Amino acid sequence: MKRLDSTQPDFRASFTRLLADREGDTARVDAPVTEILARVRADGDTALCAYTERFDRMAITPDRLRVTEAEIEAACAQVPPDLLGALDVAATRIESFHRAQLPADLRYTDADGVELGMRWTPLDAVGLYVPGGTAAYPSSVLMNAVPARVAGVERLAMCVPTPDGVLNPLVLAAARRAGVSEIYRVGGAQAVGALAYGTATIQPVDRVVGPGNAYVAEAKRQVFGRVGIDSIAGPSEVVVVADAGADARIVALDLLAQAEHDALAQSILITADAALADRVAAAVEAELRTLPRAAIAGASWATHGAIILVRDLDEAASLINEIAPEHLELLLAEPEALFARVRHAGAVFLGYQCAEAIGDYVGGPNHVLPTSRTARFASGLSVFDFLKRTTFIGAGPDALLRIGPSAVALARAEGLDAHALSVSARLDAQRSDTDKA
Ligand code: HSO
Ligand code: ZN
Repeated sequence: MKRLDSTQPDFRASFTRLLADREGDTARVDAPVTEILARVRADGDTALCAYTERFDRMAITPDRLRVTEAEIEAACAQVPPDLLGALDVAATRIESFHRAQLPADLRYTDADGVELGMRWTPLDAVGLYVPGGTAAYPSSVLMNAVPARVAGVERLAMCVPTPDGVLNPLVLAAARRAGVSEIYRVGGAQAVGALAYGTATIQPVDRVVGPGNAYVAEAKRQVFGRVGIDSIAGPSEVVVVADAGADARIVALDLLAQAEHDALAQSILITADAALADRVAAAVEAELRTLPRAAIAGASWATHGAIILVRDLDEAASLINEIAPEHLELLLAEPEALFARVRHAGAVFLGYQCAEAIGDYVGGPNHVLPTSRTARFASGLSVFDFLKRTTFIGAGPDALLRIGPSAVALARAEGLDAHALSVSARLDAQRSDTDKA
């Protein structure tokens, strides 16, 4: 862990290094992904089965690609009832928050008498990628699928790799609770290819969302344009701002909750209280002695973790906006004043009691959030990712007479005569009608 002190002369340099130090090499997988996508496009289901056999060590025929209702039923029956209950609490809360996001259509007549508007329509079909093995988070299935259903998406196709044929029951239970309509046992770049191009078994979708490894991320990049994609997530981050009223062990656990995701995750504490900084540093070490994922969390904390000592919360505000963290916790007696000054953060957690993990599971807002400082220009997943807008214009005779001549003038200036005539012919007809009357 690095300790930074804003009163020290080298602070700026250390702070810049802290933000840059995770921009490590990402594996170059563009060539193999291009090949996989081309094969899926050319050979469809045959390619999917061949790749599944190679990568997931599972011989499979096209008729087995889709997970059956009976299999989903059987998997859900294995999930303990209390866990199904927890899944339901999470899904219900995510659903109601996303329902509150639904935008209203726009329709009005302006001062020139022109009728204008904008109508929202859900996408027809969405593909949801879910990683396999230990990277499969049932909570992420809810966070991706529930907003799509709330937006009104009819068809939600999910692809999940099943290494050695093993299905994750909780992932299937989450998919069922969220209203996923089809589930396929196929993963990797080939799954993204199937969702984008379609095969005999998997009909193509309009947008592919969900997290995945480097191959999946690259495949999403390559199919973008043919289909929409969500943002490509980097390793998770949290900035915790704490005052003297915060409990050092709680602060330490919040930092470690982010660190245990990934050795590349970044947890940063910002405080004006030097004594709290010391207590938190000690508490992190103490917790790492017993935490099951200490190897990952410890590596993240050692390499990318930091405690930044600031003079006051004013200074904290400008550092937060520079970092633009994915998650921001304000463990403060009065968080509102600082919150008002936060311009760049994916999600903010207000007050001593609000653990970031509440937001990961049951808060309601989405946990798919902008990482790697992209909160400067991007937002978390929402119903807007599953809706699109159609604008419309309605102009009657009076409105046409008012605004038409300007269109004619601009069309002539652009040298587009058919454009100009299409409007002026209407204007002429209109004027002669008026003359006759
Ligand atoms: N903190 C992660 C989401 C997550 N946490 C899923 C637990 N499960 C990225 O926002
Ligand atoms: Zn998390």
